[in-house]
Amino acid sequence: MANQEMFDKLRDAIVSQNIAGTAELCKEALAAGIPPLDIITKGLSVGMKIVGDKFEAAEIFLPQIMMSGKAMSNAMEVLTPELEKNKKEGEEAGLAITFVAEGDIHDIGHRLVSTMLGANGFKILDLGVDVLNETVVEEAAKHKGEKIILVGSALMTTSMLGQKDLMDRLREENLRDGVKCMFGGAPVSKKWVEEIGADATAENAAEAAKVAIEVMQ
Ligand code: HCB
Repeated sequence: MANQEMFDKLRDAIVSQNIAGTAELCKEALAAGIPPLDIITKGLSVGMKIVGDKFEAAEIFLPQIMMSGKAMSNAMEVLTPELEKNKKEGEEAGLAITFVAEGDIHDIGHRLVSTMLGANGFKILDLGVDVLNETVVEEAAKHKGEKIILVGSALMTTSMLGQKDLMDRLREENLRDGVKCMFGGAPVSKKWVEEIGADATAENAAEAAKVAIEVMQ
């Protein structure tokens, strides 16, 4: 089967909420030699984007997105060990404190970004989802003096607003100069990142790893 045909099948499996079938297709794609990152970016994520658009257009409802989300999570269980296999050994790039903003439980992209950073030499401190800014500031303070990058995700316009408050708190606590800050997720733009005085953003997990390495230099 041609790669594009496989990507279309993966996309359709997510859109049709095929919970068991998506993971099986991922195994087939891996066996066919397709790199795990391509399976995600060219297949599964395309499906997730369609699901989001259909939800916004009220063509589908929450139970359907939940099932597509479950299909994606199952697929990630198959793909994450494969992504980790490419882990680059050598000098540590730094400590990445990863988290999803307060009020936000969307963790698929966050986990993918954390995995890619880990595979690219970062030590990962994953704070999980719905994380208070206070907690992020506390962790940044605990690791003061180390080479740190804060990596925050927000998938909703509402939770994204909390990133400004986080930047303000870091400045108030005199921690801003010692940490790099990268934010991402669908509503996060370069303009927003500049406006709040953070260092970087990235469109996807592979770019996040590249950008994180660059800003840590
Ligand atoms: Co959810 N949801 N959802 N949702 N959801 C979105 C995010 C909407 C955009 C859908 C829409 O309306 N078009 C929308 C937000 C609108 C807005 O505010 N602009 C929305 C809404 C409204 C909601 C609820 C409020 C719905 C409700 O209850 N009425 C609710 C909120 C719950 C909450 O958080 N409190 C909700 C719930 C859900 C679930 C639980 C059903 C499910 C999440 C399951 C889970 O994560 N375990 C879900 C899902 C799956 C989505 C969509 C369909 C897909 C998100 C996803 O996983 N994408 C999403 C639509 C969309 O995003 N277009 C929709 C795939 C991953 C791989 O991409 O963008 O997350 P990603 O991450 C990328 C990229 O952004 C970047 O790299 C990642 C990997 O390549 N990146 C970073 C991410 N973080 C980064 C950090 C960095 O520093 C750098 C790069």
